[in-house]
Formats: sequence, structure tokens, C-alpha cells
Amino acid sequence: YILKDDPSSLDYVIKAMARLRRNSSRFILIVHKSDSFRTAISELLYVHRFRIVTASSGRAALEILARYPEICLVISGAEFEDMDGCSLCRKIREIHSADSLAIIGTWKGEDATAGAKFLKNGANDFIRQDFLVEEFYSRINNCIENLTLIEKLKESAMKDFLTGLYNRRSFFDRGEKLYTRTVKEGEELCCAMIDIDYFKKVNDSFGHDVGDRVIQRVAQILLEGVGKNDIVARFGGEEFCLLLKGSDKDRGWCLLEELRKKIQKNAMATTEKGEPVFVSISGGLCVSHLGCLNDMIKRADDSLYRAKQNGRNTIVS
Ligand code: GH3
Ligand code: MG
Ligand code: MG
Ligand code: MG
Repeated sequence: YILKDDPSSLDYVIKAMARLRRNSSRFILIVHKSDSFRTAISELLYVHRFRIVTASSGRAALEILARYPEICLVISGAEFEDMDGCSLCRKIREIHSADSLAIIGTWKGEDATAGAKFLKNGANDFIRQDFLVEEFYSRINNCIENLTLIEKLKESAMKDFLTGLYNRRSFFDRGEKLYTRTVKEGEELCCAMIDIDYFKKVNDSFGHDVGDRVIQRVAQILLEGVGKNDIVARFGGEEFCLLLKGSDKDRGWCLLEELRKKIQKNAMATTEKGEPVFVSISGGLCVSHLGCLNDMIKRADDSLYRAKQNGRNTIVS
């Protein structure tokens, strides 16, 4: 498919192949009743190091999809023993939305309506079975690049830009789930609100950039200090919220004390002149399961308020 006498086309193919390689650990499911078609498609994709799974029927395809959540693209034929390609698309779409799984429909013959049928039933794209290889790769590429873009957008919508921590919105999404899971498992959950003390002074004395770096460093220390089942989020400007799964009052308090001491002891940033910048944090803790996550946050916030009133640089539970 590389047109050797056409340099612009060659250039295009080389670039497309480089892009394909970057996406190369993606799983693709090929559903087709013909062994030879599945083999041919597998080989085309295999040279670009995609990981391939194949199925010969609609039911097998659905089973495989349930088993391999890594699959990001389904290439579906038009007709199987147990259902047709459009029914398969609909069944897939009942479970997997188009922003996490792409479907490309394919068919043999002259049916001019087949492409539209696939699209109407949930496919992202279609290609006739007598495709040009270059067109095939381009369509695969487009589907996967769109998914990658959506993943990046989702990720950046969830994360706080400055610190990379979860933002307030995704804190509530994830926090509610963690809360429910923890209650169900009969474990303790500890909620901590943390606020940097006299942070305005950092900005006023050293500038906003230094202030930003202090926030970043504090965020990093908090993140390093918690376990993999815990949640750390940037709640507001210089305010963080932690959810510690399975931590009772003592453990929560000890962890926060450790974090408080670590932050107080070490410079959180250095100014352009090389001066170290020190800050302290105050923290409020709430341990018992209250009516809901919101109530826990409110209680932790009340404790934080008392920590501030008690002179700051302290943890109140
Ligand atoms: P307290 O001990 O009572 O918490 O005092 P404080 O000065 O830390 O509290 P205050 O709420 O008065 O000030 C917080 C400051 O944080 C005000 C705001 O300008 C600053 N801030 C908020 N977000 C950011 C940010 O992203 N970067 C920087 N550099 N500053 C921020
Ligand atoms: Mg404040
Ligand atoms: Mg503050
Ligand atoms: Mg504050």
C-alpha cells in the first residue's frame, strides 16, 4: 500500500505507522464468521503490535468484551450465526459507550445502506471488506486517536492542573464510592481537611509563583503519605481533603501528625534568591461514619476551624 513513486503518500504512511506504534498496546477484538478474514485482519494489525482477540460469533464477542476491559476497538462483520452485526453493535452499546470503546463495522458486497445501518446502531465508523489497506489503517487510527483524546480530556477534567491531585468535583465522585464501599465492608473511614497556615503571607512575601510551588510540594507530600486506597484532593486554593480508608481515630491522627511535622521541618520551596520557604499546616479530622460524606467533611472542617483558633500548626480531631 506504500506508493513508492508518490513521496507524499509514502510520508503519510510512515507518519501513520509511527502513530500506530504509539498506540500499540491497545487490544482490538475482531468479530467475523470467516476464519480467513479474521486471520487477514489480525495480521494487518499484528504488524503494528496491536494485541488481537478474535471471535466468530456475536455471543462469543460479548463474552470476550466482558472478560477483557482493555479492548478499545471492535471490528465487526455484518452477519454471524447467532445475530447480525447491527444487533451486536446495539448489545455492545448497552454496556460500553462510544467514549470508551469504538466499533468499526465491515461488510462484503454492494449493499449501499450497510454503512449507515452500522452507524445508526452505534458503530463509530465502517469500512467495506474490500478496503484499501491504507484506508483501513487510517480508520483504525482515527478511532483510537479519538479515544486517546477523550481519555486525556477525562483525565484533565478530573485532576487539578497545578498539583495533579484530584479536584473537588472528582473528590466527591470518588469519595462517595469510597464512602459506600468502606461502610459496606464495615471499616472505618477517616476524613481530614488540611489548610496551609498564613499562606497569604507566602504570596505577599515571595510572589505567586513561589506560592504555587509551595502548594505543589505540600500536595506531593500528602500524596506520598497516604495509601493506595486513600484519596487526596485539592479542595480549594491551599486547602486539601483526605479520605483514609480503614483508618481509625488514632491512625488518622498519627498520620496527620507525621505529615504536619514533615511539612513544618522541610522547606517547601526556594525563592529565586535561594531562600528556603517554610510553612505549616493545620488539620481537622473526623472519624466516625456519619450520615453521609458531606457530614464527615463538615465535621472535619469544624475541627480545622478549631485548629486555626488554637494557634495553627496543629491537628484537631
Ligand atoms: P490561614 O492560616 O487562616 O489559613 O491564613 P491564610 O493566609 O492561609 O488564608 P487565606 O484564606 O486568607 O489565604 C489563602 C490565600 O491562598 C489567598 C489566595 O490568594 C491564595 N491562593 C489560593 N489559591 C492559590 C494558588 O493556586 N496559588 C497561589 N500562589 N496562591 C493561592
Ligand atoms: Mg483561610
Ligand atoms: Mg490557609
Ligand atoms: Mg484556606
